[in-house]
Amino acid sequence: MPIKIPFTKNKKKNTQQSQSLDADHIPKHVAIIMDGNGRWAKKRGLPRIAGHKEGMSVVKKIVRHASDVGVSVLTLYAFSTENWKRPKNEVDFLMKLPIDFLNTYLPELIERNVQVQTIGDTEFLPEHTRKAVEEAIERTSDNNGLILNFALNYGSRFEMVQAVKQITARVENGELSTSDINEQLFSSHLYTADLFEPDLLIRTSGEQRLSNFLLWQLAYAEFWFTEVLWPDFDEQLFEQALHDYQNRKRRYGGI
Ligand code: V07
Repeated sequence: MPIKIPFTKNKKKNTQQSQSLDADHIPKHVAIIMDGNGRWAKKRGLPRIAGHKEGMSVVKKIVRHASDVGVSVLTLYAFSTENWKRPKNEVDFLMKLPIDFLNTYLPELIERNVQVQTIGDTEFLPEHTRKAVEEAIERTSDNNGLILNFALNYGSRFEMVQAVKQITARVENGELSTSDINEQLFSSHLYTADLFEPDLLIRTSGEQRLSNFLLWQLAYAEFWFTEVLWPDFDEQLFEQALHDYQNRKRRYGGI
């Protein structure tokens, strides 16, 4: 177990930092790779699924906080196309998390005016998972607060390949000509067509790579990494990321 005293100190420091957040320059779209759940569990001699469960509670905290500080879109990498390769019991457990999360938290999301969306190939999720997520999307579709965007069965290369296929089909049927193809048209064929591009990417647990997440969309984003494992991530660290984002913008964004 980590020593708790320095954390109390940090908490105070970070509370002060939170007061210095510039409300006019909150990143509109924050994307997070919530890594380190398995490692968190292993460190405690618990099964990996215990880490995922704990990670889910952190999602709730960060959603509340993001909506409080005025973030417009929060995209969370919940399940990648690669995650199917994990042991069956782990995949089965992960597929229950959206249901569990929505059972306990959908009323609060509605209360908070949050709109649930997804990116990824959700067609191939188990029926019960897909149903629960679709119901949440439906029941929050009139909300106009934070967009809580879950990447579920998401892979960026797959997303881009399907965009190319859709565009090609439109060229073949004469709806478009090759000269119509530009960055904007390409973007409009991605799952994220209706969202702003992320301003800030957060990845926990010390890994510093994209792992097939939003490769096109992150072209201009600031990247922020922490060694902290996702189940240990909290509001203070989220504030820290926003604070560092604002400082970078101040330093490099002057011209
Ligand atoms: C998942 C918890 C967070 C850490 C990373 C992996 C495990 C929330 C959801 C979720 C998804 C859709 C939805 C509502 C909630 C979720 C999966 C994994 C697959 F509409 N957390 N979480 N989905 N983890």
